[in-house]
Amino acid sequence: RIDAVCVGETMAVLTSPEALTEGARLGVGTGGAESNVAVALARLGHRSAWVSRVGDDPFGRIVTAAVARSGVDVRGVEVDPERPTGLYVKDTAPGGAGVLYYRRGSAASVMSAADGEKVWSRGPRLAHLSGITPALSARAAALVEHLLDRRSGDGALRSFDVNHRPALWTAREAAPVLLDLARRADVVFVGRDEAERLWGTPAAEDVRAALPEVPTLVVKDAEHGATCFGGADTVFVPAPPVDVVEEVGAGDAFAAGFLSGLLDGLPADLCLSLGHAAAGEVLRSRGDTLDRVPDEVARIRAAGPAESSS
Ligand code: KDG
Repeated sequence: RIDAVCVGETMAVLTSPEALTEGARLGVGTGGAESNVAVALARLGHRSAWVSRVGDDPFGRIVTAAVARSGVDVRGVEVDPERPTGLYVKDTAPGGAGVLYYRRGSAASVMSAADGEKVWSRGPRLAHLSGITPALSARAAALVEHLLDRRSGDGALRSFDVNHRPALWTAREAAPVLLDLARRADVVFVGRDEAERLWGTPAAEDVRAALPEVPTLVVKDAEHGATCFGGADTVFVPAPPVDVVEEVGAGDAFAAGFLSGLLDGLPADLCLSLGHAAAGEVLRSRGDTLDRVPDEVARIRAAGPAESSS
């Protein structure tokens, strides 16, 4: 049985080590929040799959091969003969343009509720989704709604990372949609500042008050730490200090670390510590994905109940 199926768009990432001017050389990489989670889960020893659509083009082949190489099952990735793979340009040099998307009308933007079967046919213990997908198109939003529907999935846990992307939709547009979707999930990840921007909830406790029904709510407060609200228990674990090289992808690694602990039946404090350990590794690197498992992971797992394994 597969542990986790992650659903969402993955783009080819074009990065420039220098200012993006005429003649700048671009490197080609892979970037997608949900496939980043699938990759990190695979690296952490879980059976993970990625469900998506890519174009019948070199970028689609590059991203699919990259995700597969990390040990992720990519049989649920469909090739669209008519639409291209999305692209994003990372111009993160000082004074650079930041993140630029070229993804409107991409192959993944036409994912729809029909793709839900590719998720449930794997019998996953967990399905991981994010708030990026409902911003892609009405059809893609319908897929997220379908996957969060309790009548499907045979008891699989639904994990939802709020992931508001301001370049896709404004906070005002996204706020009610993302709140409604988060309410239906079993596990929700959200940044404290992200929640404040969306829902006007300044503190982690305010986010909890906005989402009281979520069984496991994780509010991440950047370098300070993260709080897990679950049932009657609230646990805060400070983030270990990290020399940050680049932040992109750290939230995805955090989600994967936390979910890894959850899949192994670890208590919330250790799940949060695994999240911090995985995020720290991505923060220390230029890439968006977890390329190596940091040594702390084994130490954190060893502190858990003896029967947990992965
Ligand atoms: O979380 C990192 C992602 O934001 C990045 O890899 C690209 O999926 C992406 C997106 O839509 O922004």
